[in-house]
Amino acid sequence: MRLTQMPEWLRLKELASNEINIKEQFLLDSDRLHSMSFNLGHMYVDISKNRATKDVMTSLYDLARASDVSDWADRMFSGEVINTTEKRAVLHIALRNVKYERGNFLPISSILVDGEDVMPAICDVLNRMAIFSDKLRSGGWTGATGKRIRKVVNIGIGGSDLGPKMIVRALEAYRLKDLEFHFVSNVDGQDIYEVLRKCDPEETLFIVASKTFTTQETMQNAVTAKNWFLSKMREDDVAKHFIAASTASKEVSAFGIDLDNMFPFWDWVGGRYSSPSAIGISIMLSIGKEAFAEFLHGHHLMDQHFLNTPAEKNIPINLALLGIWYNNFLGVETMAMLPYDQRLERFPAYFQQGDMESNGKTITREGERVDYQTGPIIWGEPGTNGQHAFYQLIHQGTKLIPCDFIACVNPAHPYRKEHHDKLIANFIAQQEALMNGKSKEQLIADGCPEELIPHKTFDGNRPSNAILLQELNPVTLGMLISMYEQKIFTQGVIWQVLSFDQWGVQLGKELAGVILKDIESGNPKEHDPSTTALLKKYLKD
Ligand code: G6Q
Repeated sequence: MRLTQMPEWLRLKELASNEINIKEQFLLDSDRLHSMSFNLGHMYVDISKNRATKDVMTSLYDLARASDVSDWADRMFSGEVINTTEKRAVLHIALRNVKYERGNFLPISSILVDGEDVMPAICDVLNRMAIFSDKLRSGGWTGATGKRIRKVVNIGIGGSDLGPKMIVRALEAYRLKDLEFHFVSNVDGQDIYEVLRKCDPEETLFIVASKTFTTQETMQNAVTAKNWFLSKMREDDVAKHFIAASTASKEVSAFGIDLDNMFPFWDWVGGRYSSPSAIGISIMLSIGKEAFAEFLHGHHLMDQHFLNTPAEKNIPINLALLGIWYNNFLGVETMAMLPYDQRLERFPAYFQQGDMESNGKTITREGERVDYQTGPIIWGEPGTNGQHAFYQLIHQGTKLIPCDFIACVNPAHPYRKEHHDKLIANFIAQQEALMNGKSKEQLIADGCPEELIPHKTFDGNRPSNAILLQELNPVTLGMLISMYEQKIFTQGVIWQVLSFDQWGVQLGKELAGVILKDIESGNPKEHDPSTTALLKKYLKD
């Protein structure tokens, strides 16, 4: 049925015409905090500060049920081909369907694709990664001249960069201090130039991370790295300094990487969902196999919670439904992710891709054009930096911007009193202020000059979610990632779009090729006047 004709949708449309005051909702319902907050492991999620009444929530749950969210989840988890335009199963959940016992990754249960269980191969790769990781971390795997590897450079882009980079940074406290990690993604030579300047080829390991092993940016960076390496070392030394994470063994081999040093994964792992696969080898090298196993375990905990919990108590589903409420019924276009944790600096960028690439679609599963909004614009920066920058608009601007505030009770640094108390005070105060605002009466009581009253008034009633982790560790980070992944999945199901293809990215991969030929020939073909002028300007200078 067309989404906008479903009775549940129409009911929500009706409800959206009522003004909802968040503060008032707490007065009307003494159970609000209890029914709108959740504990899972060491994670606490509070969704009570949203413009949603009990009726709204009930109707949203009805919408989730009518949209068969739980059926679709079953279909994903059982390996059905739900990525229909690419004819693929969607099985990043299988990558974390593993346990770690006596130094081995083992399957928790079987998952079949085309009648074949994918779990043995997943565990085999994880165990191979673990052997390599142990060797490198212990100094048993040396460079070609016998020196210990000190620097690991991950070369990849998009899904083969954003996750590993965000996660290695987030789990800095777990990093083996003998190893330094760098990430090169941009085809802008400045990116690799700055990294190579800091490296000694005898002590550097390059990971070429690319699902397809054809991505222009990654291949150019890999070639530049190899040329730089060969300017000081011999061809035979490459095997000790270049490894690959990919699905494309022919291409990996053609590049000159020994297939023994290739860690494979499969076409049913989407790039933006690939951190728990071989693409996460940099993560394992940084934090070690045991912590990597915990990271997978955290994902699995949330995956299982998502799969087995009714909508009312299901964290990703609740977040997804509120997102739909704002996006489709209250006219909201964007959503901010605000980690009050420096280690999660790259988290908004990571889920900017996760969300916008998955649900930035206008065509339904059935191939029809949607007549409603789909994926929102995701953006954000760590608090408190954001407070001194863009929060003005969130507090007093004309746009409504729902915010996810993310923080940890325990820091990983020793400055709790001096720093962490202040950080968390800001984390809590901002959410409170967004909801409560500041009234004219309060300003008068504070002795505010009359002419400033309109400027200093805050309407409040601005929504936020609070996500509070006991601490940031491999388990809670895994949970956090899976929570947003399953939120995105749920929204995609309700919007009836295909969340696991990315034809827009594919187009981008082709476009530059034509222009590059014009540049290389030095004699561009005629394009539109603006394009031609740009080409001529570049070629003349
Ligand atoms: C992710 C996207 C995209 C992809 C990159 C890199 O879901 O498909 O971001 O990860 O384009 O692709 P390769 O890993 O194939 O180099």
